[in-house]
Amino acid sequence: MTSGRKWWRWAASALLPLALACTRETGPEGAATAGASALGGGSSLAELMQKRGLNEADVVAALKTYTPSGKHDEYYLFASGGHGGNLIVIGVPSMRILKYIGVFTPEPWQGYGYGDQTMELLKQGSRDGKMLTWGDMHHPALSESAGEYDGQYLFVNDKANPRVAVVSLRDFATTQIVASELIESEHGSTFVTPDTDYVIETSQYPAPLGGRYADVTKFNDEYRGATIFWKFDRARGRIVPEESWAMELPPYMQDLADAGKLVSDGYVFINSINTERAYGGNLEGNPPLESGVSQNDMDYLHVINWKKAEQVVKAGRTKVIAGMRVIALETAVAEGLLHFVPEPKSPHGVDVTPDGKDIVVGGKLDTHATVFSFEKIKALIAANTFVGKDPYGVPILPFQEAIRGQCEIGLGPLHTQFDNEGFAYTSVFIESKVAKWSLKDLKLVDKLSTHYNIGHLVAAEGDTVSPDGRFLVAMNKWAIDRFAPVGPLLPQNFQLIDPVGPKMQMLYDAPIPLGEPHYAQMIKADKIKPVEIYKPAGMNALTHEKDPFAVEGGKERIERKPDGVHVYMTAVRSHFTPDIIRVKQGDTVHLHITNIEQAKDATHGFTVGSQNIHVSLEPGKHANVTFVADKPGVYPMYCTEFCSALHLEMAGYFLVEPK
Ligand code: CUK
Ligand code: CUA
Repeated sequence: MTSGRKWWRWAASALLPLALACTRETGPEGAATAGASALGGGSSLAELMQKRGLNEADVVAALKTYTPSGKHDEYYLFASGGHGGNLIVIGVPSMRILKYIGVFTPEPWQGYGYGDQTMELLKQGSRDGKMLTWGDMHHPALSESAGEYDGQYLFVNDKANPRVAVVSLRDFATTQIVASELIESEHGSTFVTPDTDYVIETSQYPAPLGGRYADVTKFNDEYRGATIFWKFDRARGRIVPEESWAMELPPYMQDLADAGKLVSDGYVFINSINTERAYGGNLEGNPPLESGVSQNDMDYLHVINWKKAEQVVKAGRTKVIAGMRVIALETAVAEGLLHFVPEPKSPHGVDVTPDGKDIVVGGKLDTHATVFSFEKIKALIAANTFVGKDPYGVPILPFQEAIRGQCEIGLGPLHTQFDNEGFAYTSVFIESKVAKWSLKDLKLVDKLSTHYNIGHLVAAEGDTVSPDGRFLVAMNKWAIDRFAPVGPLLPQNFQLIDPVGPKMQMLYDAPIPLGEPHYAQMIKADKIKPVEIYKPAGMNALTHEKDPFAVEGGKERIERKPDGVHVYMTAVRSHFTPDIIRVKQGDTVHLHITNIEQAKDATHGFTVGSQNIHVSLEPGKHANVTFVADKPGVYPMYCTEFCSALHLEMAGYFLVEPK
């Protein structure tokens, strides 16, 4: 995307002197006005810079992010909301927050979790029959076609309660949550194969598979990891659990994962830590888990041939655990589906280069980024060149023969992203820096300080086969002194970086006050074409089909049926029809509400006081709400979006007559 880079250079070299020249001409007037108010209108650029203590680099940074009113951003950043459980959509380069998307956690503004459809969705995500209203979201993954983001879907994971959700980018809404009871926690999730055949979810903390009980002292024999290949049906926009399968793994802590692409398509690479198989017990005479897991110099990069594994599944060589077809560890070994390559001490990130040829691993307790060569790994496997086996019989390849080399990065390298010029960008946690290095000769090029404790970083189209080489966002865990204090719980800090050129430049700090976003993906904005209204009116936002209870204007009614009172309502500026609803104490009430508007942004909300009910009715959307009117009384109902001059009048009464 050289045009973008040209713009930046132009902005830096041309616009600034131009602006300064303009201010010189209008200087005296500006000075007069500026005297009146510190930063007020009419101040000249030079004076503003002086008054605000900005230097030329600051102004260049500002010009690279500033996005005038009405102008759209060039990229969407989809950031996980961490333990907030919901997604955050941010425009880049402005870093303006565009939307939160309810996923694992109720999102009241969107009525997410307060009406029938979205309640049903949250219930889909139940585990062991328990409905969960929060999640620990780590890694959003955009759907891909031939290794490029295609702008259709987004997948996200829940580390705490192993689940995967599907978000439709037609309307930026969650449409499905799947939960397997095979595993008890996860982390290497979600990652997609290059055509989104599969969405990968890998366990983190080993446990007996399928929710069985076994004491932790039986760790080596009874505890296991597993990686799930969720089958995605693109045409239906749904994960198909019946067509999904998994592979049993040794009881190490499997960590991040990445799918091969181009030459390495058909493979998945998963990091692991705790090949020591420590399980804690610091009150029981064992070392604490943190020291137990860091004894070995090497852990194992798991190399999985998923295309071959798929054939093994098709041949029926699986066992069923918790309803999921699972390739047993012995089968995976016997069929040559799983190999290990040693990787330096406590690795974290594993990232496949855009050409698919190399796999970059960051070792938390190692100072290098290690670059594994897929070609070498493949040749070693083909020649059965193994240095040994792990206790479960998994063949181990020789480390030195499997790598192309290492780049000295600094203290605590974690995750790596790529640009279009052969550079890699690795987050360096302990040093709080981004390291830029050359993939060709594995030489460090530049380092830039971040604030503070950078975790992931994300580059524009950075996980695709053709990254854009534009913006970079550092996702920092600690903010410390960056923002006005807000008490002990601080926001996270996203820092926008211009990665182009010999020196990276810090452009902007954006506080993120919703959970801890671990990872994000950044997609070119013109790849996403969301609907503006639901058409035809009466659409169920989950199924994207007309809801069976959709209501047409003029057909509003109240019907008493054996299962309760059905109220067929419409919403249109500025009234609900009907606006008086009478029920008897104890009645089950089914509200069916269609927003029959077809004008952009004509959203209504609906609530009935004291019933914990709220739905968002975007233009054309239909919502169903079921509740029991158990307390007699008079409950005002009203529209919760300031939709028109008569918004306050968009109200009515819900009357519950005593028995
Ligand atoms: S992450 Cu999940 S612990 Cu580095 Cu991908 Cu933050
Ligand atoms: Cu409709 Cu306010």
